[in-house]
Amino acid sequence: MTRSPTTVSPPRLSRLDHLSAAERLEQSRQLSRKTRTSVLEMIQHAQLGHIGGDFSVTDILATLFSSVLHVRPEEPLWAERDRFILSKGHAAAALYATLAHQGFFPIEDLLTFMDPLSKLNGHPNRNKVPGVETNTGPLGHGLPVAVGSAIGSALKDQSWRTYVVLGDGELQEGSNWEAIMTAGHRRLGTLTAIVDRNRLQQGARTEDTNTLEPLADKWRSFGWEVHEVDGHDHAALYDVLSAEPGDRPRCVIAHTVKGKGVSFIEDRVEWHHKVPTQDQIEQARREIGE
Ligand SMILES: Cc1ncc(C[n+]2csc(CCOP(=O)(O)OP(=O)(O)O)c2C)c(N)n1
Repeated sequence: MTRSPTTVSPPRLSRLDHLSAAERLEQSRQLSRKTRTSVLEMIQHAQLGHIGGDFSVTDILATLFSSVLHVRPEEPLWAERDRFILSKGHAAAALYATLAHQGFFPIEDLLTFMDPLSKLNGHPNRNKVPGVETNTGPLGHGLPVAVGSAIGSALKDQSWRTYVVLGDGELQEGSNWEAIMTAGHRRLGTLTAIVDRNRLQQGARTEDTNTLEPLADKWRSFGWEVHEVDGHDHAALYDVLSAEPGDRPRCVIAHTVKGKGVSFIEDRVEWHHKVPTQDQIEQARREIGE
């Protein structure tokens, strides 16, 4: 579609564009360490939470919010912002900590996580939390909403992009496949879906529950461009997530470890929503190294 001169968008400048690549990566990694430490404190405070899925997605969120997304923390509803949806809404603590450390709301608020009347519910609420684009929690809703968002930007001839993070267990919800089919059909080039491929869901391995493989081929067959990356490698994540949109939606299969960063939590199914003891919190803090 041809744009008229009045609708030409300004260049996409991220807040870290003035830094060297090495400095930008260090900021992104630092945000991950801060987020993991905050998540520990929040779960300790609430005695509830989804620590495995939080630590799995932390590096993806840090890369997006530190250096990829075109957003303004001081103006969360800025019309031209990129839209971000955390479809695996049970990882709300990781999203809240990322948002707070990026300045969307005060860091002190994190220690109200799941208190009665707190804005920081167990699942993200758009009406309460600056930076939350869509309410999520029931699995299988985020991608359909993201498809609507990408269709919206195309209809309005806008250049903002839509990013959505899905759990791999979440892909068992059929609604995702309807959305994947629609996005492929409509060639929604501004849409990026990131699959947090940690191979664990609640109580079981994904492949023992319902075979997802060959996962990349499935997305490709629905008309998507597919990339596979190490979901804890900030440089690789930055490269693929910041690439210019093409003429097809993009799926990034991010290979991750559930509970990444803390040895006794990594890749253990029982840590989907277990709460660490005080001793375990201290060991986890040491391993995270913040
Ligand atoms: C529709 C629906 N069914 C069940 C649940 C309960 N639930 C919360 S998390 C989860 C497992 C999700 O697994 P996955 O998407 O792989 O997330 P991750 O392992 O990355 O945390 C389930 C079944 C839910 N939130 N929504």
